[in-house]
Amino acid sequence: SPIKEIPTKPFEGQKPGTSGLRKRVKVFQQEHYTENFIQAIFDSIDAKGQTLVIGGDGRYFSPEAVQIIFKIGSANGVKKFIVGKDSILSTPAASNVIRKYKAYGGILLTASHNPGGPNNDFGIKYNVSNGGPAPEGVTDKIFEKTKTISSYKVLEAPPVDLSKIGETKYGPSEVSIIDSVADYLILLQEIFDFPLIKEFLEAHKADYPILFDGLNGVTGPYARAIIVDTLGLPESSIQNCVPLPDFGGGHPDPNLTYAHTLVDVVEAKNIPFGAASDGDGDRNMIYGKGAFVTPSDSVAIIAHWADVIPYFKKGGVKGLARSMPTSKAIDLVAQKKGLEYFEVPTGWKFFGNLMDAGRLSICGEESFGTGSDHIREKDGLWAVVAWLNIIAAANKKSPNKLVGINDILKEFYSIYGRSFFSRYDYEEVPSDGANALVANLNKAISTNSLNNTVHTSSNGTSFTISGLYNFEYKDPIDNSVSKNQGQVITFSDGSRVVFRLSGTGSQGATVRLYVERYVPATASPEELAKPAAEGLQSLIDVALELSKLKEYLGVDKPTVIT
Ligand code: VG1
Ligand code: CO
Repeated sequence: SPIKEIPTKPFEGQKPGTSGLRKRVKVFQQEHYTENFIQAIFDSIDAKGQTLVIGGDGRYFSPEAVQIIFKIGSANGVKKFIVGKDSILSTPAASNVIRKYKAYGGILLTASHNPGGPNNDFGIKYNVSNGGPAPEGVTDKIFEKTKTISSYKVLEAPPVDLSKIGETKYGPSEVSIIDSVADYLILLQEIFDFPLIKEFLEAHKADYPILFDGLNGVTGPYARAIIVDTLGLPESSIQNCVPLPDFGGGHPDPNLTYAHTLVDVVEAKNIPFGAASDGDGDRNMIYGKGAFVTPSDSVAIIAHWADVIPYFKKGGVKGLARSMPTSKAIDLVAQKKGLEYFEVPTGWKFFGNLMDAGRLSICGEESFGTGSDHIREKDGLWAVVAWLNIIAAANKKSPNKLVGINDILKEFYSIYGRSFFSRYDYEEVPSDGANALVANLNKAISTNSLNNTVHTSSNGTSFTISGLYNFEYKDPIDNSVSKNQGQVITFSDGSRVVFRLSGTGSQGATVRLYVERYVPATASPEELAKPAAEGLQSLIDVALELSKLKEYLGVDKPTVIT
């Protein structure tokens, strides 16, 4: 079939953010908009004669976008496409498929936890051959190409039916439609002690039921394969596990605000272990009756317990890492175990080089992202099964008393102390106000005006500022530098406050305020067991006051607290 060259003009703002280009569906539906961005990807890579994976969470506009990728990809010389059935591949599953089949890269159609449907969000993300999100060097190049694009290439062939597994053709290109779940299930079975988990959950069907909520995102079929088909648990162990193009109208984000379908059932039915994942399957929340695990604690606890997980027992733990705003709980585990540890900017792409270099095994972000070097994306169901593996192992050690989430937390705090952590999100605020807030902090950084000043909260607790800086990261592997990654304020008692602008929103600006206060293991058990909101209130007061956040943003309360 002949290749056509279609004239086009650049669109403004096709800049990939923390995790790809995310905009309203209506924006992607504009004539040439999606085509331009896809062509810009091909102009930035050399995919001629290569294999490319297409994945996605199945959200609204995915079927159209896949056919556009066939047209433009084939015209740009892609030899073979590997696509999940019905264009479904969770983000972690896609990362695995890229690695397993040694593909050149992959295009992921997702806006993660952002709502979907005709009036909500769509997204396109490019991943490289290690299975991870493209590094900034590549995304910068894509953005540059979108600014000067004048035409794109298409190869017109009949659309591919994605509902049948098997091999087919698109013009001269091969198309392999694969089972969305099979490879991922094999991967997890190689990592975790499924027989141990199964034995524990079978023996405790009555007193330790579990519940996974897919929030109508992509993880449904994966969760069914793991929890019902492999672990043999009843249907009642999973809910909202059919992926829907609009996620049933919900906001598929696993946190206490948006995953209320999980929280409600866990509370009503006294379920000791519950979990949820986001739209594209890379986030997770662990939540049981009366027990919430912050993501910062979750990754630290997985690292602490790593040797009960066969993958780490066999391969060892090479190093640990977290994104900058994530609490320092995992640092303490690294120090105790004598492991190397890293602090990288927000976004999973920054972990990839360290993993490829064999220096990082387990890492996480405070934003409900947890994972390891088994792939190069964060992995929601991996974290859920990791927790089940840990709980099964802990119970094996304690045959006479049922060990639950809170026991694991309590023990962890008694060894390492506790990092109280919370994040306030101010979503879709005016960009001007958000920029002014950041400019004001930057001014305080350059003039040292806040250093050593004392700030007292409404309840009378005083905090002295010991440092103020704009976080910058130099990748130890390729020496690339990422600047302006967030304003950090440290206090003399070890507490920390971070301000950051989100890079995943599709409208206005989103300001994130992260607060962390450390209480050592020597504190009283009551102090260590306090609700996070209580442990942090005075620090939050001070952070809001000294940044004048409410004045700059013109809002009184955050939209989401996690
Ligand atoms: C947010 C999170 C960040 C995460 C990113 C992608 O980015 O804070 O930790 O890596 O989302 O996750 P930002 O720039 O909005 O703070 V996902 O599951 O949306 O791909
Ligand atoms: Co996600």
